[in-house]
Amino acid sequence: MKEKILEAIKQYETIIVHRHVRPDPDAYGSQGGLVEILKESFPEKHIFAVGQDEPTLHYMFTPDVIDDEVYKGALVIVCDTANAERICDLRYKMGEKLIKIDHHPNEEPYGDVLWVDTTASSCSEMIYEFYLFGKEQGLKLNDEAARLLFAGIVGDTGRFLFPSTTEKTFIYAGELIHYQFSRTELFDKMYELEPNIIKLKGYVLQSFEFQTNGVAVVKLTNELLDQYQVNPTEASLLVGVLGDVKGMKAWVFFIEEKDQIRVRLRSKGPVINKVARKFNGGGHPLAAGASIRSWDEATDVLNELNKLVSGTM
Ligand SMILES: [Mn+2]
Repeated sequence: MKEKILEAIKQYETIIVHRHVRPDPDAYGSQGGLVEILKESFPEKHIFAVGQDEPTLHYMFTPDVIDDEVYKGALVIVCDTANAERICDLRYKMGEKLIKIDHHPNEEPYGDVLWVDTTASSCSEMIYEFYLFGKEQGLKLNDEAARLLFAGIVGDTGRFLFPSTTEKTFIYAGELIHYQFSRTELFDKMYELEPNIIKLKGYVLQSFEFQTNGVAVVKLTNELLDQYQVNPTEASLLVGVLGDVKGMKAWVFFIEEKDQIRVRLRSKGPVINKVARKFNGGGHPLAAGASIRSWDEATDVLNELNKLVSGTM
Protein backbone atom coordinates (compact mmCIF):
# COMPACT_ATOMS: atom_id res chain seq x y z
CA MET A 1 0.00 0.00 0.00
CA LYS A 2 2.88 2.37 0.79
CA GLU A 3 4.19 1.77 -2.74
CA LYS A 4 0.84 2.79 -4.24
CA ILE A 5 0.74 5.92 -2.09
CA LEU A 6 4.26 6.93 -3.07
CA GLU A 7 3.42 6.36 -6.75
CA ALA A 8 0.39 8.63 -6.47
CA ILE A 9 2.43 11.30 -4.68
CA LYS A 10 5.05 11.24 -7.45
CA GLN A 11 2.34 11.47 -10.09
CA TYR A 12 0.46 14.54 -8.77
CA GLU A 13 1.58 18.16 -8.88
CA THR A 14 -0.84 19.33 -6.20
CA ILE A 15 -1.28 17.42 -2.95
CA ILE A 16 -3.71 18.51 -0.24
CA VAL A 17 -3.57 16.84 3.17
CA HIS A 18 -6.58 16.75 5.51
CA ARG A 19 -7.18 15.43 9.06
CA HIS A 20 -10.10 15.06 11.44
CA VAL A 21 -12.34 17.65 13.07
CA ARG A 22 -11.61 18.57 16.71
CA PRO A 23 -7.95 17.85 16.04
CA ASP A 24 -5.44 16.51 18.53
CA PRO A 25 -1.62 16.48 18.30
CA ASP A 26 -1.67 13.27 16.22
CA ALA A 27 -4.10 14.75 13.69
CA TYR A 28 -1.89 17.82 13.30
CA GLY A 29 1.32 15.82 13.65
CA SER A 30 0.56 13.24 10.96
CA GLN A 31 -0.87 15.86 8.60
CA GLY A 32 1.87 18.43 9.16
CA GLY A 33 4.63 15.80 9.29
CA LEU A 34 3.54 14.37 5.95
CA VAL A 35 3.32 17.83 4.39
CA GLU A 36 6.83 18.70 5.63
CA ILE A 37 8.24 15.44 4.25
CA LEU A 38 6.59 16.03 0.88
CA LYS A 39 7.67 19.68 0.67
CA GLU A 40 11.24 18.71 1.53
CA SER A 41 11.25 15.84 -0.97
CA PHE A 42 9.38 17.52 -3.85
CA PRO A 43 10.06 21.28 -3.69
CA GLU A 44 8.47 21.83 -7.11
CA LYS A 45 5.06 20.44 -6.08
CA HIS A 46 2.21 22.41 -4.48
CA ILE A 47 1.51 20.89 -1.08
CA PHE A 48 -0.99 22.08 1.52
CA ALA A 49 -2.21 21.20 5.03
CA VAL A 50 -5.83 22.30 5.34
CA GLY A 51 -8.58 22.28 7.97
CA GLN A 52 -10.20 24.56 10.48
CA ASP A 53 -7.68 26.50 12.49
CA GLU A 54 -7.28 25.25 16.08
CA PRO A 55 -5.59 27.92 18.22
CA THR A 56 -4.57 25.46 20.97
CA LEU A 57 -2.40 23.66 18.39
CA HIS A 58 -0.69 26.73 16.91
CA TYR A 59 2.56 25.60 18.50
CA MET A 60 2.52 22.84 15.88
CA PHE A 61 1.63 24.88 12.77
CA THR A 62 -1.08 27.06 11.27
CA PRO A 63 -3.17 25.41 8.50
CA ASP A 64 -3.08 26.68 4.92
CA VAL A 65 -6.11 28.48 3.50
CA ILE A 66 -6.73 27.52 -0.14
CA ASP A 67 -9.34 28.19 -2.85
CA ASP A 68 -11.70 25.53 -4.16
CA GLU A 69 -10.00 25.53 -7.56
CA VAL A 70 -6.77 24.21 -6.04
CA TYR A 71 -8.58 20.88 -5.70
CA LYS A 72 -8.93 20.51 -9.48
CA GLY A 73 -6.86 17.50 -10.47
CA ALA A 74 -5.28 17.31 -7.01
CA LEU A 75 -4.34 14.33 -4.87
CA VAL A 76 -6.05 14.45 -1.48
CA ILE A 77 -4.63 12.51 1.48
CA VAL A 78 -6.59 12.21 4.73
CA CYS A 79 -4.67 11.38 7.90
CA ASP A 80 -5.88 9.95 11.22
CA THR A 81 -9.60 9.94 10.33
CA ALA A 82 -11.69 6.75 10.57
CA ASN A 83 -14.89 7.93 8.90
CA ALA A 84 -15.55 10.42 6.12
CA GLU A 85 -17.99 12.36 8.31
CA ARG A 86 -15.14 13.35 10.63
CA ILE A 87 -12.87 14.70 7.88
CA CYS A 88 -12.23 18.38 8.50
CA ASP A 89 -13.07 20.47 5.41
CA LEU A 90 -15.55 18.63 3.20
CA ARG A 91 -13.76 19.76 0.05
CA TYR A 92 -11.70 16.56 0.34
CA LYS A 93 -14.26 15.22 -2.19
CA MET A 94 -13.21 17.77 -4.80
CA GLY A 95 -9.83 16.22 -5.56
CA GLU A 96 -9.10 13.71 -8.31
CA LYS A 97 -7.79 10.92 -6.13
CA LEU A 98 -8.34 10.22 -2.42
CA ILE A 99 -6.02 8.35 -0.04
CA LYS A 100 -6.80 7.35 3.53
CA ILE A 101 -3.94 6.83 6.01
CA ASP A 102 -5.18 5.87 9.47
CA HIS A 103 -4.67 3.77 12.57
CA HIS A 104 -8.29 3.57 13.79
CA PRO A 105 -10.44 0.51 13.05
CA ASN A 106 -11.42 0.71 9.37
CA GLU A 107 -15.13 1.21 10.01
CA GLU A 108 -15.69 3.23 6.90
CA PRO A 109 -13.28 2.37 4.08
CA TYR A 110 -13.44 5.64 2.11
CA GLY A 111 -10.97 6.63 -0.64
CA ASP A 112 -9.28 5.12 -3.70
CA VAL A 113 -6.23 3.90 -1.80
CA LEU A 114 -6.39 2.92 1.87
CA TRP A 115 -3.58 2.22 4.29
CA VAL A 116 -4.96 1.33 7.70
CA ASP A 117 -2.76 -0.10 10.43
CA THR A 118 -4.57 -0.56 13.73
CA THR A 119 -1.37 -1.81 15.36
CA ALA A 120 0.25 1.60 14.94
CA SER A 121 0.27 3.77 18.08
CA SER A 122 -0.57 6.83 16.05
CA CYS A 123 -0.97 8.04 12.50
CA SER A 124 2.26 9.99 13.02
CA GLU A 125 4.05 6.66 13.58
CA MET A 126 2.67 5.49 10.22
CA ILE A 127 3.89 8.64 8.47
CA TYR A 128 7.38 8.06 9.87
CA GLU A 129 7.17 4.47 8.64
CA PHE A 130 6.13 5.79 5.23
CA TYR A 131 9.23 7.98 5.21
CA LEU A 132 11.42 4.96 6.08
CA PHE A 133 9.80 3.03 3.24
CA GLY A 134 10.34 5.84 0.73
CA LYS A 135 13.72 7.24 1.73
CA GLU A 136 15.57 5.09 -0.82
CA GLN A 137 13.24 6.55 -3.43
CA GLY A 138 13.88 10.16 -2.50
CA LEU A 139 11.73 10.92 0.55
CA LYS A 140 13.41 13.37 2.91
CA LEU A 141 12.61 14.21 6.50
CA ASN A 142 13.47 17.61 7.99
CA ASP A 143 13.63 18.87 11.59
CA GLU A 144 10.13 20.30 11.46
CA ALA A 145 8.66 17.00 10.22
CA ALA A 146 10.49 15.20 13.04
CA ARG A 147 9.12 17.64 15.62
CA LEU A 148 5.54 17.25 14.39
CA LEU A 149 5.67 13.45 14.13
CA PHE A 150 7.26 13.18 17.57
CA ALA A 151 4.50 15.38 19.01
CA GLY A 152 1.84 13.21 17.34
CA ILE A 153 3.34 10.01 18.76
CA VAL A 154 3.67 11.52 22.24
CA GLY A 155 0.09 12.80 22.07
CA ASP A 156 -1.59 9.58 20.99
CA THR A 157 0.43 7.35 23.32
CA GLY A 158 -0.14 9.58 26.36
CA ARG A 159 3.61 10.10 26.63
CA PHE A 160 4.28 6.41 25.86
CA LEU A 161 1.96 5.19 28.62
CA PHE A 162 -0.89 3.65 26.62
CA PRO A 163 -0.76 -0.04 25.65
CA SER A 164 -0.72 0.99 21.97
CA THR A 165 2.94 1.92 22.55
CA THR A 166 5.16 -0.78 21.05
CA GLU A 167 8.87 -1.42 20.67
CA LYS A 168 8.55 0.13 17.20
CA THR A 169 7.07 3.29 18.72
CA PHE A 170 10.10 3.71 20.97
CA ILE A 171 12.52 2.98 18.12
CA TYR A 172 10.87 5.56 15.86
CA ALA A 173 10.70 8.14 18.65
CA GLY A 174 14.38 7.45 19.34
CA GLU A 175 15.20 8.10 15.70
CA LEU A 176 13.08 11.26 15.59
CA ILE A 177 14.88 12.87 18.53
CA HIS A 178 18.12 12.83 16.48
CA TYR A 179 16.68 15.77 14.56
CA GLN A 180 17.05 19.35 15.73
CA PHE A 181 14.09 20.47 17.82
CA SER A 182 13.56 21.31 21.45
CA ARG A 183 11.71 18.56 23.26
CA THR A 184 11.47 20.71 26.40
CA GLU A 185 9.78 23.48 24.49
CA LEU A 186 7.45 21.03 22.78
CA PHE A 187 6.44 19.27 26.04
CA ASP A 188 5.85 22.61 27.75
CA LYS A 189 3.51 23.65 24.96
CA MET A 190 1.75 20.30 24.82
CA TYR A 191 0.99 20.03 28.51
CA GLU A 192 0.67 23.58 29.77
CA LEU A 193 -2.89 24.52 30.72
CA GLU A 194 -4.55 27.86 31.36
CA PRO A 195 -5.25 28.52 35.07
CA ASN A 196 -9.03 28.31 34.53
CA ILE A 197 -8.66 24.85 32.96
CA ILE A 198 -6.51 23.68 35.88
CA LYS A 199 -9.27 24.87 38.20
CA LEU A 200 -11.86 22.93 36.20
CA LYS A 201 -9.55 19.93 36.54
CA GLY A 202 -9.80 20.43 40.29
CA TYR A 203 -13.58 20.41 39.98
CA VAL A 204 -13.51 17.18 37.95
CA LEU A 205 -11.30 15.45 40.53
CA GLN A 206 -13.56 16.62 43.36
CA SER A 207 -16.89 15.86 41.80
CA PHE A 208 -16.68 12.66 39.77
CA GLU A 209 -19.21 10.08 40.87
CA PHE A 210 -18.30 6.45 41.20
CA GLN A 211 -20.97 3.94 40.20
CA THR A 212 -20.85 0.58 41.97
CA ASN A 213 -18.98 -1.33 39.24
CA GLY A 214 -15.92 0.85 38.60
CA VAL A 215 -17.70 3.22 36.26
CA ALA A 216 -17.42 6.94 36.84
CA VAL A 217 -19.27 9.85 35.33
CA VAL A 218 -18.55 13.55 35.05
CA LYS A 219 -21.14 16.01 33.82
CA LEU A 220 -19.95 19.38 32.60
CA THR A 221 -22.97 21.54 31.85
CA ASN A 222 -23.03 24.78 29.89
CA GLU A 223 -23.54 26.63 33.12
CA LEU A 224 -20.52 25.07 34.78
CA LEU A 225 -18.31 25.66 31.74
CA ASP A 226 -19.40 29.31 31.72
CA GLN A 227 -18.59 29.60 35.37
CA TYR A 228 -15.04 28.35 34.75
CA GLN A 229 -14.82 30.19 31.43
CA VAL A 230 -13.75 26.98 29.71
CA ASN A 231 -15.02 25.96 26.28
CA PRO A 232 -16.05 22.37 25.43
CA THR A 233 -12.90 21.71 23.38
CA GLU A 234 -10.71 22.75 26.31
CA ALA A 235 -12.83 20.70 28.71
CA SER A 236 -12.25 17.62 26.53
CA LEU A 237 -8.55 17.87 27.41
CA LEU A 238 -9.39 16.78 30.96
CA VAL A 239 -10.95 13.43 30.09
CA GLY A 240 -7.78 11.50 30.95
CA VAL A 241 -7.44 12.77 34.51
CA LEU A 242 -9.60 10.03 36.07
CA GLY A 243 -7.30 7.29 34.76
CA ASP A 244 -5.30 7.30 37.98
CA VAL A 245 -8.26 6.58 40.24
CA LYS A 246 -7.90 3.21 41.95
CA GLY A 247 -10.68 0.80 41.01
CA MET A 248 -11.61 2.70 37.87
CA LYS A 249 -12.66 0.49 34.97
CA ALA A 250 -14.28 2.93 32.59
CA TRP A 251 -15.53 6.48 32.70
CA VAL A 252 -17.52 8.96 30.72
CA PHE A 253 -17.48 12.73 30.43
CA PHE A 254 -20.60 14.51 29.22
CA ILE A 255 -19.63 17.93 27.94
CA GLU A 256 -22.52 20.16 27.04
CA GLU A 257 -22.39 22.39 23.97
CA LYS A 258 -25.05 24.76 22.67
CA ASP A 259 -27.01 22.20 20.63
CA GLN A 260 -25.53 18.85 21.65
CA ILE A 261 -23.68 16.98 24.38
CA ARG A 262 -20.28 15.52 23.66
CA VAL A 263 -19.68 12.04 25.05
CA ARG A 264 -16.09 11.17 25.88
CA LEU A 265 -15.50 7.57 26.93
CA ARG A 266 -12.32 6.13 28.41
CA SER A 267 -11.51 2.66 29.66
CA LYS A 268 -8.85 0.64 31.46
CA GLY A 269 -10.03 -2.61 29.84
CA PRO A 270 -13.68 -2.93 28.72
CA VAL A 271 -14.04 -2.21 24.99
CA ILE A 272 -16.00 1.03 25.09
CA ASN A 273 -16.13 1.96 21.39
CA LYS A 274 -19.04 -0.55 21.28
CA VAL A 275 -20.95 1.89 23.47
CA ALA A 276 -19.87 4.86 21.34
CA ARG A 277 -21.12 3.12 18.19
CA LYS A 278 -24.58 2.60 19.69
CA PHE A 279 -24.84 6.40 19.77
CA ASN A 280 -23.44 6.93 16.27
CA GLY A 281 -19.94 7.60 17.53
CA GLY A 282 -16.72 5.63 17.29
CA GLY A 283 -13.05 5.50 18.19
CA HIS A 284 -10.52 3.20 19.76
CA PRO A 285 -11.29 0.26 22.09
CA LEU A 286 -10.17 2.23 25.14
CA ALA A 287 -10.88 5.81 24.01
CA ALA A 288 -14.01 6.67 22.10
CA GLY A 289 -16.61 9.37 21.68
CA ALA A 290 -20.03 10.33 20.38
CA SER A 291 -22.44 13.25 20.31
CA ILE A 292 -25.93 13.10 21.80
CA ARG A 293 -28.87 15.49 21.93
CA SER A 294 -30.17 15.40 25.49
CA TRP A 295 -29.42 14.59 29.11
CA ASP A 296 -31.98 11.75 28.84
CA GLU A 297 -29.76 10.21 26.23
CA ALA A 298 -26.80 10.71 28.59
CA THR A 299 -28.58 8.41 31.03
CA ASP A 300 -28.88 5.82 28.23
CA VAL A 301 -25.14 6.08 27.54
CA LEU A 302 -24.37 5.59 31.21
CA ASN A 303 -26.69 2.57 31.37
CA GLU A 304 -24.96 1.02 28.37
CA LEU A 305 -21.57 1.66 29.93
CA ASN A 306 -22.67 0.11 33.23
CA LYS A 307 -24.03 -2.93 31.37
CA LEU A 308 -20.78 -3.30 29.43
CA VAL A 309 -18.54 -3.07 32.47
CA SER A 310 -20.69 -5.42 34.54
CA GLY A 311 -20.49 -7.88 31.65
CA THR A 312 -24.12 -7.95 30.54
CA MET A 313 -23.61 -6.38 27.12
MN1 LIG B 1 -4.45 9.36 16.03
